[in-house]
Amino acid sequence: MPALSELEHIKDNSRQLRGSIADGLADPVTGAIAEADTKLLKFHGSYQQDDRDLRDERRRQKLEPLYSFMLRARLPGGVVTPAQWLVFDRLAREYASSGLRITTRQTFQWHGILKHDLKPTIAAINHAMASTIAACGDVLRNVVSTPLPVQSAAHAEAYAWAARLSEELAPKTTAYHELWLDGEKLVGEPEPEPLYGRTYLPRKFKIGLAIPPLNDIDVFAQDLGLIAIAEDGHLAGFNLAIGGGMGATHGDPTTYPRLAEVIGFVTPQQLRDAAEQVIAIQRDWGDRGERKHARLKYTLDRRGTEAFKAELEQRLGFTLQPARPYRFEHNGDRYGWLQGQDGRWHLTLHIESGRLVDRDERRLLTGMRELANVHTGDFRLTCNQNVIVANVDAAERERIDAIVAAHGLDGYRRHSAIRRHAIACVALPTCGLAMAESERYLPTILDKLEAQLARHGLREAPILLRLSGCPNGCSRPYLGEIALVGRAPGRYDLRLGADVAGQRLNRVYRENIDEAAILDALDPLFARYAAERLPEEGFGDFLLRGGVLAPPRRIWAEVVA
Ligand code: SRM
Ligand code: SF4
Repeated sequence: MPALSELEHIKDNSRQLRGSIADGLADPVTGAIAEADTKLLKFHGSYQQDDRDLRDERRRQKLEPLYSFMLRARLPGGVVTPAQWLVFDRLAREYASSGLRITTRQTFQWHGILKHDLKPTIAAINHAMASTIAACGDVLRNVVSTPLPVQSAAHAEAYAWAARLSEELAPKTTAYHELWLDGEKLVGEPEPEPLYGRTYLPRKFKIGLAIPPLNDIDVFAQDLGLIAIAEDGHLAGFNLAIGGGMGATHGDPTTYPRLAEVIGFVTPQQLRDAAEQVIAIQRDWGDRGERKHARLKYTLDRRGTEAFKAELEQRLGFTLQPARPYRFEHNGDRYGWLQGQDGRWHLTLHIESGRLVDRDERRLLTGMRELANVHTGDFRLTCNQNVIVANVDAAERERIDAIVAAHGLDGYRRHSAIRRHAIACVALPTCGLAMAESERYLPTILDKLEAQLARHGLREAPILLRLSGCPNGCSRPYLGEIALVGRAPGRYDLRLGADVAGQRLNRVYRENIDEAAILDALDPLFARYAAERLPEEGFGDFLLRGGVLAPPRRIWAEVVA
C-alpha cells in the first residue's frame, strides 16, 4: 500500500479533530497556532492566513507575519434569516477586516479575525443558530442548492434536502462544542464518527442541488450533483451526477478540471442513502497517499465510473433508475424582481465579487443591514456571489427598492451584462495559494473589457467572465466563456469556450499572458462575434461554431433532453 500523506497521520492522531488547538488558542506569544493544528482548524470552519501585502515589510522589521483567521459559515442552501444577518453583520464590523464576503458556495466568510476573537465569533454564529463546522476540511462541505425560490413548492423541497443532507452527513465529533461552545471536555476515548471514522475523507467533498432549467449552482462542478426532477410542481426525485471538480495544478497534466457524469436517478426516499454511500465509497476508495489526486474525480478516472456505480448499487441494495430528461438554460443569476408561484416576490441583487463593504457612496454593508432591519422574509446567498432578498410581500417592494437605491445596491440595474455575470475568487491579500490578483483586479479588467465590448456594440452581451488567482478554480473558472487563471503577478492563462449552462469546460487559448496581450487576443474575437453571431448565440458557442476553437474531445455533461 502506498504511504499515507502527512495529513492522514495528523487526522488519525487528532482525537477527532481536537489536536492541540485549545493550547494554540491560549498561547499569547504568537498570533498563530501550530502547523498541524491549522489543518485541523479547517474542519471547524477556519483557515489561518496572513496579510500577504505586509509580508515583506514585517519580515524586514523582524516581526512574525500578521496572522489572522478566515472564518466560513455553514449555511445550507444559502438561506439567512434577517436576525442572523444582523448578527453576521455585527461580527463583520466587530472582528473582521473586510466586511462580509459572499462565497461561490453561497455562504459567508469573514477575513482578518485575530486569534483571540475566533472563539467569541464562532460562539456568536452558533448562538444565531448557524455553524461553521465542516465548512472546510476533508468532509462533506456546505450543501448548496438553487437559491431562487420561483418554483415555490419544488424549491422548498429542494432546500429541505440541502439542509437535511448538510445536517445528517456532518461530522459528529464533540470537539467543536468543546473548543468553541464551552462544551464538556472529553475524558478517555473520543466518540466514534459513524460515517467518517478516525481519518475522515481523503479530501473535501461537495454536494450541490440544481432545479432545471436553472444551473445557478454549477451542478456539474460538484463531487455529487443532484439534478432535481420536478413533476407536477413537486420533486419526483434526482438524477445523480458524480465526479465534478475544478482544481488543477499548472504544468501537471495528472490534475485537471472535470465535469460530473450523470449515472442514474433516485427517488427522494432513496436520496439520503445514495448520497451517504457515494461519500462512503469515496472514503474507502479515494487516494490517501497523494492529496493532489484524492478528489472523487480522480477516483472515478482511476477505478472507472461503471465500477463505482456497480459498487454503489451493491452497497445500496438497489439499482439506480435510468436518468430522467432535464434541460439547463443558464448558470448565472436572474437579476431584479421575480414573482414565485406562491405570489411572493424575490429581488436578486448584484454584489461585485460578493464583497459587502462600505466604500465611498456604495454602502453595501450598511444597506444590507438596513434591509435586514425591515425585511420579514429571508435572504438567499447565491453561488454567483450575489444575494436575493426573498419572500417579499408585494406591499413591501417599494420600501425595499428605496433602501437598495439609497445604498448603491442597485448595480443590477446599472451594470453592463459582463459585469453582472462576472465572478472572481478572493485571492490576494488573504489567500495563501494566490499566484495573481483576482477580486482586486476584477474592477480594472472589467472597465477595459466593457470599453472594448462597447466599441463592438456588445455592451449587453451576457458573456460569462470568471477570474481565479490560481488554478485551484474557486470561481469555477473552467466554466467561464472567458476565464483568467492566475500564473504569476499580472499574468494569466486566457481560457475560452465554455457554454452558458455550465455543461462544457473551456480550453486554454493563450498561456501566461499579461493584460495587454489578453485584450489584444480578445479584441478580434469580439469583432467577429459582433458581426457573425447567430441570434441568442453565446460567446463560447460562437467560438466553437466559428472555428476559433476546435470541437471538444469529450463533452462531459450531455443534455439528456
Ligand atoms: Fe476554494 C482553497 C476560497 C470555492 C477549489 N479556496 C481555497 C482557500 C481556502 C485557500 C487555501 O486552501 O488556503 C481559499 C481561501 C481564500 C480566502 O482568503 O478567502 C479558497 N473557495 C474559496 C472561496 C471563498 C472563493 C470565493 O471567492 O468565493 C469559495 C468558498 C466556498 C465555500 O463557501 O465553501 C471557494 N474552491 C471553491 C470552489 C467552487 C465551488 O466549490 O463551487 C472550488 C472548485 C470546485 C472544486 O472544489 O473542485 C474550489 N479551493 C479549491 C481548491 C482546489 C481543490 C482541488 O480539488 O484541487 C483549493 C485548494 C485545496 O483544496 O488544496 C481551494
Ligand atoms: Fe485562492 Fe486560488 Fe482559490 Fe483564488 S482560486 S481563492 S487564488 S485558492
